Amino acid sequence: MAARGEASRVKLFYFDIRGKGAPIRWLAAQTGIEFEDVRVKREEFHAMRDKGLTPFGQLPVAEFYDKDNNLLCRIAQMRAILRYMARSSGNKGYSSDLAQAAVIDSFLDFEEDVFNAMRSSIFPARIGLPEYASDEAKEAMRRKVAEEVLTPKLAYLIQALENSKSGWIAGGDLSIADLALGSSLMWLNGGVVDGVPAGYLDGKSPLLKEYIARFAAEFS
Ligand SMILES: N[C@@H](CCC(=O)N[C@@H](CS)C(=O)NCC(=O)O)C(=O)O
Repeated sequence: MAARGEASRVKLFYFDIRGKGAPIRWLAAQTGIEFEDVRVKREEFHAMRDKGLTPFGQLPVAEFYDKDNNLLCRIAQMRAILRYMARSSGNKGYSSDLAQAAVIDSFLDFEEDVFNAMRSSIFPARIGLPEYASDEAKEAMRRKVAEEVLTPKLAYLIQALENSKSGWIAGGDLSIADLALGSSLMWLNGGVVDGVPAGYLDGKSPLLKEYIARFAAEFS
C-alpha cells in the first residue's frame, strides 16, 4: 500500500537548461516515476510568478500527484523536490535507514555551501551586491572565489570520496547528493563560467576527476 502522501507522478517546471533541473531529471530516470519535464521560457516563468505559481519566485517548481491524479502539493527548492521524489520511489537515491538518509542530506546541503559563493559571483545583484565594474574585475573575483572558497571546500569532498568504499559521496549507493554534486561539478568544469577554465577541477584530484567523468558519461 502506498504511504500517505506518496506521489505517483511529478510535473517539473524549469528552464531549458541543466542548472537545478538536471539532478531532478536524472533522478526521474533512475526512479522510473511518471515524469513530465516542462521546459519554461523566460516570459512563461514571469507569467507563472505573476499568477503566484512559484512559491518563492524562482524555478524549479514541481507538482506532485497521487495515483488518482489528485494534486498533492506544488513545491519549490531543488533539494525538497529531490527528497520527495526519492521518498515516493521506495527511497531510490535516498535511504530508508534514517542515519544513512541524514548522511546523504548532509552532503546534499553541503553542495549549497561548495557552490554558493561561485553562484553569487555570477548573479551579484540577486543577493544585493553591485555588478562588476569591468570584465577584468569579474574574472578576478571568480578566480578569488575559486581559490579561496571553492578549493578548501572541495578538499572535504575529495576526502569523502577517498573514504567512500562505493565511490559515491555518502558511502552507499548513488544518491541524490551525488546527483546534485555531479551536476554542479560538471557545470563548473565545463568552461562556461568566465574566469574558470574548462577542466579547472581535473587537476584537483584524480578521484574527483574520475567522479566528474562518471557523470559526464552516464548523465549528460
Ligand atoms: N534555492 C533554490 C534556488 C532556485 C534558483 O536559484 N532558481 C533560479 C534558476 S537556477 C531562478 O529561478 N532564476 C530566475 C530568477 O530568479 O529570476 C533551489 O535550490 O531550488
